[in-house]
Amino acid sequence: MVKSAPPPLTSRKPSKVEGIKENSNFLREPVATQILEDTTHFSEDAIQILKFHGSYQQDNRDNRVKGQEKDYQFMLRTKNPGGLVPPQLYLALDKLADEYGNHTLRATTRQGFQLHGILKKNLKAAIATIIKNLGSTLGACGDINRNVMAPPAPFKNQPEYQYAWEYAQNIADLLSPQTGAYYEIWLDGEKAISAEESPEVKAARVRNGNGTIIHDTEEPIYGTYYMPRKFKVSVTVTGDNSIDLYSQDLTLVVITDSQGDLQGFNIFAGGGLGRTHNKEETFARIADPIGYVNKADVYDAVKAIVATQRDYGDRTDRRHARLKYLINDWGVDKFRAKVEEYFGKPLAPFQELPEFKYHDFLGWHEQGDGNLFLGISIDNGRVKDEGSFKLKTALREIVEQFNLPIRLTANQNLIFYEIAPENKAAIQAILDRCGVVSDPNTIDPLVRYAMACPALPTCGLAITESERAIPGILERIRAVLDKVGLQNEHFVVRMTGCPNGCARPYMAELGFVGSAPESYQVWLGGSPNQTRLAQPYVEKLHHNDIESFLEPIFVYFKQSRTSQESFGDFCDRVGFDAIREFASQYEPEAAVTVEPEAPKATSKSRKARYRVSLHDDLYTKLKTTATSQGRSMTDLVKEALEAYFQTLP
Ligand code: SRM
Ligand code: SF4
Repeated sequence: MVKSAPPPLTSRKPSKVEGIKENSNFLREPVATQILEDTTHFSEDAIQILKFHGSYQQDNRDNRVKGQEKDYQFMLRTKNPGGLVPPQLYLALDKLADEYGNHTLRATTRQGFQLHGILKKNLKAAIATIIKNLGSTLGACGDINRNVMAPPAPFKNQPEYQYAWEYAQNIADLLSPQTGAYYEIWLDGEKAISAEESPEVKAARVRNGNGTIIHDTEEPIYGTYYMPRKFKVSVTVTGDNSIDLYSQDLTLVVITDSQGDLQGFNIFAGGGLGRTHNKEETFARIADPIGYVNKADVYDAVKAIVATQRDYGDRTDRRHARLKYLINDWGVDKFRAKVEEYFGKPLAPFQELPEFKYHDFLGWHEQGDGNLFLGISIDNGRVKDEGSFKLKTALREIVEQFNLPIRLTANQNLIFYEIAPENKAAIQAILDRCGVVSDPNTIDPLVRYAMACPALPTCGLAITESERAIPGILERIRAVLDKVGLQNEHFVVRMTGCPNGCARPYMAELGFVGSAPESYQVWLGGSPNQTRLAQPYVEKLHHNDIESFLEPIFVYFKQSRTSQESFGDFCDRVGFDAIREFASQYEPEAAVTVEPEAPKATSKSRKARYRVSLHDDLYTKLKTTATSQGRSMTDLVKEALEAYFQTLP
């Protein structure tokens, strides 16, 4: 097998993964050998290559027992350009979740599905089933182009949305790995039936740019070493930020003329969110505008950007390997100049764009051709049946009965489309019977716009809880908002169990990023439409302290916001010094505080106060009693506690 030349890099040693890729024979080994072995798990090297096939080796962290083998299991991730899940694939995934998985499906933040809990012995059957049902997991993970995102809305009368779908699919095809490894391993060499690639894409893949192609290898675009790190692309339309465009390595924005005909694309590059706590050299970064390209040249421009990162991205340090670091280190001008070398001509200037808005497309809508679409909220992306809430059953029945395609959203929700109006009532009846809400206005907007990553127990990198913790935390945030008189307020809350940022918390108005067990770094100041990066406000907030932490900030927001100002915009405008100053002076109105008798607080030192949380009903009783007796709540609590302690031995 011909190998491409090693990446032209510095004198520093390439990272270990580069060697694993080199020795893998284009993603074959050691997976091909080890999948045949009767073992529960793969070797370290195989785990790295397995990622390119769309699977992660994990273990159920709830079941870890010292001295015993881990409870090994596998996560499978599908790649669905533009979030498209054909009905046949959905039904196959639903069945796989029950047959081999943990009986749930998880819609991801990049418009894919994940299955969790698959045993090694079932991995091959699971992947083969996905491929045979028009799906793929190839390149869903690994150092390669990941799922290409696009706004999920099926507006048939807005051609720009159709272009976004078309180009998301075509760029996914252009950058899909060409190795035969995937079908050899999972289908014993059988070729999968898949949709025909556009002839333009086929031609573009092998067209020699100025060094964009690596000759005589199985992978003309990637070569032996693939990318230095994951690479993430989205295609959107002007004004639509439903895919978090600033967080991507590369975003194309469809530009049409007044007739709705496609002209070209604005290019953004260099976004990325993953970071590591206490390592300043790692950071979240939003993408920069780079230029504009005519539609005829778009594939060459994409290849030029990919080649720039392929050849100059840092292969020695995986923490510094994403495109965002290359652009940050070089600056946009040097980056653009290098891309233009590969492209063979200058990029045109970036075209002015209207403001981007965030849309979640939930509820029933006209899709512009007489048919309807329906956006369904999935709490943190987890499709499951639980008690009388039967989301998994409802989705399966709808697909079975009406054969509807699905578009997954970037907010872990999904859209059914191509719905004939006469089927609306029957679909609504299934949802009602299964306890699934279809009117988004009945969902608390704090919940509606929130996201959390899976974290524990499946994610090996989780420092603390996320998906399992966020429902309770949102309820508590709602209670604090109610308490300070902000009953109808809402903003974007996102949470992750570690700083990798899978639920994009750094773009939220209030972001929680796991920083220690049960503790979070808190980020404030993102915008409601995710066009501005938030900033870290505190490093470690124990979740027990969420109320006392948020209350002063919310009170300040209530007192000093300008009309209609969102929480994120407010935090960004007033700045963290002002928020800290306000919080340090803040005396909670109705909180129960117990003051120590000594030492006496002086005017200079802040009084030491210890906060105790009470449930609503107890708090109301306490307040009523204190008012009726004309005493302070603090005194009553002190008295009650002293009496209680006297009863102890
Ligand atoms: Fe992610 C690693 C889950 C979107 C940044 N991500 C992981 C792994 C595979 C953990 C691991 O490496 O062992 C997580 C599996 C957890 C589990 O148990 O399922 C995981 N990431 C997810 C998903 C499922 C989160 C979700 O709530 O939906 C998302 C799958 C998307 C998909 O369908 O492809 C997911 N991950 C993201 C995003 C958001 C995005 O892509 O829009 C980011 C931030 C954007 C970015 O890439 O900069 C993201 N994930 C990471 C990183 C940090 C990358 C970096 O540059 O530092 C890691 C760790 C790594 O790569 O080393 C990671
Ligand atoms: Fe795991 Fe961290 Fe990603 Fe959450 S953010 S899924 S904890 S890697």
